[in-house]
Amino acid sequence: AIEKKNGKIQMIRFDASSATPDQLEEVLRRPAQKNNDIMNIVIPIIAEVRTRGDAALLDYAAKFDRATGLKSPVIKAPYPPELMELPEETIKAIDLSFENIRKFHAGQKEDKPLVVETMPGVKCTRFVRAIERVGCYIPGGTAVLPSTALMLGVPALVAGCKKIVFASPPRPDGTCTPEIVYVAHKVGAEAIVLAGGAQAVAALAYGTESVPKVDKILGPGNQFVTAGKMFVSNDTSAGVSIDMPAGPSEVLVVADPEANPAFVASDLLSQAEHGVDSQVILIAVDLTEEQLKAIEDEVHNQAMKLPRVDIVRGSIAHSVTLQAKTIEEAMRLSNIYAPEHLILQVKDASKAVDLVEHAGSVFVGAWTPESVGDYSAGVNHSLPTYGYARQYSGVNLATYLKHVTSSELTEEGLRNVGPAVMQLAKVEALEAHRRAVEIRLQHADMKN
Ligand code: HSO
Ligand code: ZN
Repeated sequence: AIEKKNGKIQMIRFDASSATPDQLEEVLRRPAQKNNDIMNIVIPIIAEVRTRGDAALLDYAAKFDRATGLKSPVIKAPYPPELMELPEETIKAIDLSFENIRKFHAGQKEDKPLVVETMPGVKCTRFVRAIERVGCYIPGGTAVLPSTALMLGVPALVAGCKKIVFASPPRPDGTCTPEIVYVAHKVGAEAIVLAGGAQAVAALAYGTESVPKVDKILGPGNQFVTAGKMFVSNDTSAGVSIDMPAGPSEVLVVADPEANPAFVASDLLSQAEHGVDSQVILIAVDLTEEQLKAIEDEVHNQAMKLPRVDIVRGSIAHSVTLQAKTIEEAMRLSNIYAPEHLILQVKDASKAVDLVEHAGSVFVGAWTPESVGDYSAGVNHSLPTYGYARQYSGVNLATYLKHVTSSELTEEGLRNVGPAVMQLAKVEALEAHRRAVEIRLQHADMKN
């Protein structure tokens, strides 16, 4: 292990161009997540919170977060200013990021209901309503993430959710990170639940004496949070939905000979420092041995200067460089992997975007590090991991909305569409359905 600690921090290389499809799938496969053992831990925790409410939350805060002095598991708005005392530069940075995230998500609003007259007199409408009560989970762990509070809270505010509740593990002294309190204040969150893990999820899903029950739970988290979210979203008595399944964070960087090796390395490392289970993939397009080595040296040298070098060592150890010949081949590989973050450091990067099929969020060109999207550009950083970019979108305004449809027919409309309805009702042998049309058409005939 000591030898490993002193060794070069380096990703293994793999020549994608000469690999078979099976081999490619193999190298791009993510480590398996074991969910069953986790469920066995999570289910009793959820049951405890359901039966003992706040008292259970306080016990878990002491047990899992070492916060023994908590009087209440909830801080309610209005938050006292002393709970959000922050350096001026931090306030400015949060305010700027808040504004950009607000703008980008406000831009996603549908300005008017959709109205389509499918036949004369048959008007179909679709309109939007906000999910009333949302719970935003902000992880604790090895890094404090107030940026996640922004990414989950700001779209809820823009969407018009009536009740926003935050949950985040307490610090050992029983307080909440002031940055998170400040964001809660800015987005109008009415309460912050000082709980983490499955216990936080359970409190949001079912409510306790002091935690308001919500309709949807959002946010990343460790395996316990994820398992908790899966459990409550499958429990019809909870009546709660979730944003998406979450796994370890990932980045895939596509670099060609025009890419700056130092930039490429810095992007790989900013994802690698998240956790030992983070996945980092480099697709090297047509790079010479010298160019590839330049990136590898940068990865090692920059990594050695990072405070979180030990975490980086862990994640880089299971990360890979794929060598490809063309940008088309690189994008094919990227689409197989379906990365959470895709960084394009190639010539005509914006043209390569056309080849993206599956990715959470794309960072285009040399001047766009992933960090800008993690914090301040305006795009959301809560994104599908583990290949779920194939079927899920990242958190966006629609995550907080639902659509209601309506139909409105005139007498003429019912004459136009009624016969088809009656025929299909007959096929399904649902006579009451058929008669609901017939009775009206007969009535109309008599009146005329
Ligand atoms: N890259 C992370 C988000 C984050 N980065 C928060 C820094 N803070 C997962 O998308
Ligand atoms: Zn990040």
